Amino acid sequence: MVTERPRESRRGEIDAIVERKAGGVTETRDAAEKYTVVGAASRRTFANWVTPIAEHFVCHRNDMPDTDADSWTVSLAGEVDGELAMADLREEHPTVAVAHTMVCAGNGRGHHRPETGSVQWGFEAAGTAFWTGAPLESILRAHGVTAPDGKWLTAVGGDRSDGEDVFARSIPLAKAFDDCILAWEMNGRALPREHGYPVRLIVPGWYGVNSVKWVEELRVADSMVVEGSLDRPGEHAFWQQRAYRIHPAGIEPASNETVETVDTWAQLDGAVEHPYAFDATVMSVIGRPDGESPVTPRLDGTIDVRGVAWAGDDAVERVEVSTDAGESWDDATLFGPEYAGAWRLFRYEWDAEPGRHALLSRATDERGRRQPSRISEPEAWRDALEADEFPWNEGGYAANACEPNAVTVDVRSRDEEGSFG
Ligand SMILES: Nc1nc2c(c(=O)[nH]1)N[C@H]1C(S)=C(S)[C@@H](COP(=O)(O)O)O[C@H]1N2
Ligand SMILES: [Mo]
Repeated sequence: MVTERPRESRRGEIDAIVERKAGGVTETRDAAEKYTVVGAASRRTFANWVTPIAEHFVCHRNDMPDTDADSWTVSLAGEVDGELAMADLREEHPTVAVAHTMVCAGNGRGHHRPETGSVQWGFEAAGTAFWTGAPLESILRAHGVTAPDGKWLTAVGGDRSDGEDVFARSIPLAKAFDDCILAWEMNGRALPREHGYPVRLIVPGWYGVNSVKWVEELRVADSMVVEGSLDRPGEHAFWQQRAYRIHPAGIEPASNETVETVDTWAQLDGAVEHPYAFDATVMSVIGRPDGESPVTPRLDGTIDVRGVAWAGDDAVERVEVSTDAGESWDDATLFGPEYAGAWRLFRYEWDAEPGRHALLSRATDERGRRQPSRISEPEAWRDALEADEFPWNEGGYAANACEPNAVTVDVRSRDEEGSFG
């Protein structure tokens, strides 16, 4: 069983990370005090396409392992065999970079009412970085895996728990072949320790939990990880089959060896009984105005509203902005870089009257799925989606409702500001 005690070392880890990131992140409330969690300190992070390392959130549960690139190895297991040193990864495979919007599946959990346990994220557990490393396809092919064949890849983290759990997550081999990498750099710099030094998995467009940090084992098998899958003691399936499952209160989700679809929204829509946090659901956040200080319109009376929107494996098709708390909506303009698995920037020119306004954004993906308005009552479960609500779930995962992310903006008239005085 996974320990429910607060983790003593968490305090020191958080303080050290906040100091290293020099104010770009702040601690997030974790009722059980088990996680090392810091999130973007300001909404302004979501007005830019690239997230500096200093503003990128951090999330993990176990102590960070002491690692050293010179001696670190990744062992290959299951239907593959071998051991990869960091030098092999760098020299034997093409070096590539991918842009990936990392978002914790618990982002938005803090908006669940009643409150769910664990980390009370608002919208701050998201960021987009460039990750540099070697394609998994190249690594797997070099070890005799030539096609995905409906199999699964399980990555195991080198972080040791003070309980029994092993940090192991499985993704379909098809996704691994498609665009996943083993990364050793973040935004062109050596991977910081808290982000997985010396090497981590990057699963573009999927919830952060799939991007295993401090990877020490890659296993190819017919099934995703279940109890007994790994050649080691401990609880193997906690992070895949129990945590990060979306379900109503009081449920223990059953383990699955495989699932028909990894599209999280399709799972929520009924394809899987208790969905997994795989690809990220459609979401947006306004970055400017940040709501922290009053804003004065430009000479022409407008204010520039800017933010980001993402939709996991799918493209963002449309973003709408409301400046009257959701009464009416206007289309925003998508702009800037377009990379699969990374967010898009949007902007909206707001004809702003002086006073206090509640601004909202809502995105729609290429499959026509739009962010729901609010999080449902606990009883609703799947029926919530029909009512334009996101299903309240016990773990507080995958929440993408738009109303909870409203930003309250005070607009001053130009005279008030005294700009002509
Ligand atoms: N080994 C390991 N990898 C992990 C985790 C962990 O606890 N252990 N946390 C996951 C979760 S829940 C998230 S959201 C992302 C966060 O990545 P970051 O800390 O680099 O932002 O890492 C994932 N990878
Ligand atoms: Mo997470």
